[in-house]
Amino acid sequence: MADDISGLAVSRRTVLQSAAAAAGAAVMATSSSSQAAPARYRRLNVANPDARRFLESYKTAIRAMLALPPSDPRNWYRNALVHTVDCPHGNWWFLVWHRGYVGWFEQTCRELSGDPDFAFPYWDWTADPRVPAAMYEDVLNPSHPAFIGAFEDFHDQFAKVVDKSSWWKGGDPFDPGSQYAQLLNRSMRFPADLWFDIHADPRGGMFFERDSARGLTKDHPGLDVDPDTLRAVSLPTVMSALRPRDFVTFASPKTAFHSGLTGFGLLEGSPHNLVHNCVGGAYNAPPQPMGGFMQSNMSPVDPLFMLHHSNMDRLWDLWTRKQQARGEPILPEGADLAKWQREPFLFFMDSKGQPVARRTAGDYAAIGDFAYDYEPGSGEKIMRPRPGKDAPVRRYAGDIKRSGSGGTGPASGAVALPPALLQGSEDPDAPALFAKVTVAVPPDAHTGKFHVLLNAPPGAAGPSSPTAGAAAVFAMFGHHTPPPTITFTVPLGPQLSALRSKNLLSAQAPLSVSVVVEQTHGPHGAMMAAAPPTSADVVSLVVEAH
Ligand SMILES: [Cu+2]
Repeated sequence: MADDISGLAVSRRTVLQSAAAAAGAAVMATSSSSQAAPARYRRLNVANPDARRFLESYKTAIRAMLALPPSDPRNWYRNALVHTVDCPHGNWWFLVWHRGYVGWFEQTCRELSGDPDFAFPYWDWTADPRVPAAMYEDVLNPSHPAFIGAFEDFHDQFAKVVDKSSWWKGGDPFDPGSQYAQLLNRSMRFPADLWFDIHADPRGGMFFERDSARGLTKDHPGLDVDPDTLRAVSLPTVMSALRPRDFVTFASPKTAFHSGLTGFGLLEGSPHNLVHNCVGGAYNAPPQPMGGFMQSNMSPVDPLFMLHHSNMDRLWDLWTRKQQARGEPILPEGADLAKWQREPFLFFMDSKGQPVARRTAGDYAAIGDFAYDYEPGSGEKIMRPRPGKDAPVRRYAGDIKRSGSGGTGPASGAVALPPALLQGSEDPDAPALFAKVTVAVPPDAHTGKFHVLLNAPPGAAGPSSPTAGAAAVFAMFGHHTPPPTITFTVPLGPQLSALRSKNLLSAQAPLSVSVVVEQTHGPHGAMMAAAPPTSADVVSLVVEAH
C-alpha cells in the first residue's frame, strides 16, 4: 500500500471501518455541523497567544511530512497532489470537500506531531488582512530549504510513484465510484497529463521555485497590495456572504460532478479566490514575486493553505448555526440532497496513510467525528436574535438588455424590482438582495477579475479602472477548464445604498447589472500588456430577496 498512490484497495479493515462509520452516522445525525456536544478539539484564531503551541506542533508535523519518502501517502507533497487531482472549485461541493481534506490532514498532523490536542489555527483575514507573521517562521514558510526548491527535483522525486499509482489503473472508466473515472472527468488520462498541468501548460503551471513559493513576503505581507482583495475580506462582504437562506446560494452553484465549474457563491468567488491569488502573488507588481503556490491547484504546498481553509470552514459552520437558529435548511433540499450527498470523494488518506472509509460528500456534511469547533471570529454577529420568521425568498427574473459589443456601455441585463426593495430600509432584518448573474466567459479571462456593476455609466468598460462602484469583485482560482458561462452570486445591498446616497438610484427604474472583465495576468504570473477591461455578455439575470 505504501508503495503506490492508492485509494482503491478495499481491505477487510476498511470494510469494517465502513460499517462502523455507518453506525456512527446515525449518532452524528443528531449533532449539528456546529457540535451539539462539547468538541474534543478547538481551532483557535492564529492571533490568540494560545495558538502558539499548535503552530509549533504544525512545524513538527510539516518537518516530519517533508522527510517522509515519496512512497508514503503522508509525504507533504503527496498530500498536495490529492488536492491537485480531486479538488472541487466553482460548485456546491467546494466547502464539503475541503472540510474532509483539512479534517483528515489535521489528524495526520496530530499523529506526526505527537500533540494529542492538535487542531489547525485559522487565519481570520477579516480581522487581520495580513499573512500572520508566524507563517514566515521556519517550515511554516514554503521558501524554507526543507521544501523542494525547483520543479525538476520535484519531478525526479515523484515521477516514479505517480507512474506506479493505482489512480489510473483498474478502474471502470464509466463508474463515478472509480478514481480512474474521476480523473478522466478532469482530462487527466494518464500521468503525463498531470505533469502537463503541473508544469508544461503554457497557460500557467502549478509549481513554483523556492524564491517565489509565496507571493506575499515577510516585508510585504498585506492583502492591501490589492484593494479588491482587501474589500473581498472586509466585514461587509463577509456579512453579505452569510445572509443567503439556502445552501446553494450560500455555497456555489450545482454541477453534475465535483470536477465541474459553473459559478461562485460570494464566499468562494470573492474572499476565498482573491486571498488565494493575492497570497500567491498574482496581484503583485514587480519586483515582488509574481509566483506562489497559493494561486495554483498545488496550493496545499504552502502551509498557509490550512489556515485559510480553516477560516472558510469556520464561516460555513457559522452560517450553519445561523440557519439552525432560524429554522432554515442547512443542506441542499428536495431531490438535490441525495444527489449532493452521494458524490464520491475517493482520494483522501488517513493519518496511517490508508484510504479513508468515508467516501462520499454526505460523510462530511457535519463536522461529526472530526470533533473540532471554532473559537468565535469575524462574522459572529450574524447570530443576533431576529423577531419572527422571515418571508419566503422571492425571485425576480431580469431581461437581457444589450448583449454583445457595439453599445457605448457594457453589455447588461436589467431587472424591475418592487420600489419597496429599492427604497432602502434602516431595518437590519430587511431582506438582503442578491443578483445571480450568468455571463459568457471570454476565452482569455481565466486569470482575470470580474467586476459586477450596477447602473454602470457609459464607458464603464473603457480603459480606466472599473473597480470604483462595483457591487462585488470575483476572480477565478486554480486550473479548471473554463466553462462557456459562469454564474456569480452578487450582493446588491451595500452598492444600492451607495447609489442612493448619491441620488443615482430611482426606485421606479429597472436596475441594470453588467460585468466588466479586467485581465490581470498572462501565463506564469507574467504581467499582461495593459489590456483594456472588456465587457462580458450577460446571458441571464435573476435577483433574489433573501
Ligand atoms: Cu482554497
